Amino acid sequence: MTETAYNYDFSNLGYSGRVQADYERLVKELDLGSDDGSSDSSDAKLILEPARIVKVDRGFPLVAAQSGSYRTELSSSLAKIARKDALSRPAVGDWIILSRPKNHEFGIVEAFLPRYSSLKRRDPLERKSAGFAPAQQAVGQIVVSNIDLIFVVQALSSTSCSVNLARLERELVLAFESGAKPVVILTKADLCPDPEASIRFVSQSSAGIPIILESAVTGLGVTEIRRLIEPGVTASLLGASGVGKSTLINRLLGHERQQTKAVRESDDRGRHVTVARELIELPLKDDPEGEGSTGGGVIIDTPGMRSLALWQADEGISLAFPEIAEAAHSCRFADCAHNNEPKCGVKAAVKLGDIDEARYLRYLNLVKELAEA
Ligand SMILES: Nc1nc2c(ncn2[C@@H]2O[C@H](COP(=O)(O)OP(=O)(O)OP(=O)(O)O)[C@@H](O)[C@H]2O)c(=O)[nH]1
Ligand SMILES: [Mg+2]
Ligand SMILES: [Zn+2]
Repeated sequence: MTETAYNYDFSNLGYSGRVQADYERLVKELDLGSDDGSSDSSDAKLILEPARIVKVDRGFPLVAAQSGSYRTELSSSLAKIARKDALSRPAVGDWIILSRPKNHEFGIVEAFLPRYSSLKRRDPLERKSAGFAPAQQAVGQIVVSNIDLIFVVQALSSTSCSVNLARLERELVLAFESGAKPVVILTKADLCPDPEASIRFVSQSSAGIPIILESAVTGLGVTEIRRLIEPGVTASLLGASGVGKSTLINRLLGHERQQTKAVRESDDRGRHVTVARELIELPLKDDPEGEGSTGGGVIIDTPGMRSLALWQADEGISLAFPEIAEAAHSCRFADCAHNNEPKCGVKAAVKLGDIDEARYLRYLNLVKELAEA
């Protein structure tokens, strides 16, 4: 039953005091560990242990526990809930209560521990059935959960020092909304004639968060990124297909674990090389540029997602557009949409040139999309 493709070391997976406390509380609450007192009965108490979902692909979710790695299915009560509620489905990063019934091919997910952060998007396919107003038919989907850091990845190129700011802002809204700490990574810095100009360009839209220049070719930025992924930290990557997420992971690891593929210039068909969401351990290494070590945490590779529609992202929008949130304090109406209302502080700031007009228009688009979800 143990899956040996990758042997996860449970002690590297971020099982913290907080997660342990949740685990112990939930085992008690759900009464999972109790037995009926008959010492020799074959249906004596379940053997339970904490585990983390490390891979979600087309198969059954793979989890890693102290005793090994197992493919799992949901308990019948969880399966029933999951059929109706997309947010109750397994996501990479989830902490769970695992049981391993004898003579059963799979482990069983008995319960999910509460998620302390999660990256969510609007489900591109699923909608609630008729009977709901159109604006209430959207369904959320958890992309990854229990993450501490989220790297928003954009690729630089030889032809321009710019990136698509609308895409970046959308990703930042989702990243802020997740509850994890966002950091921007600009990959392929080796291709770009003026990386510093790219940083200046991107900082218009990056809400003051750190921006790291990276190149898998020269190694620029790799140690800096490794330093952030300390023991106990779960990092994740968010970025379009082809920006170099898996290449970066290989570079962080120092070997080619993840499959990567060149981008076709003509179109982006045939991309989407990574198909599974997968948690990867990053071994500790000596810091080549300083004292101490780097790495020791885990990082989640995800496929570049074609659709990144917003879902319940009010908080993410105000964090990703701090200057707009700030100017909104001087709007006359507390519920001002900064559109056509009189005495709008945001529109006044745009007029004065304190807020960039193009950015303001992109902001309105995101807010509109959220309202129409
Ligand atoms: N020049 C240069 N090329 C890079 C760099 N990083 C990645 N690439 C190339 O970009 C292409 C795409 O990289 P991947 O790592 O497969 O991209 P991905 O983001 O994982 O893509 P998906 O898995 O489809 O989401 C590959 O051909 C890489 O060799 C870099 O720093 N410099
Ligand atoms: Mg990939
Ligand atoms: Zn306003």
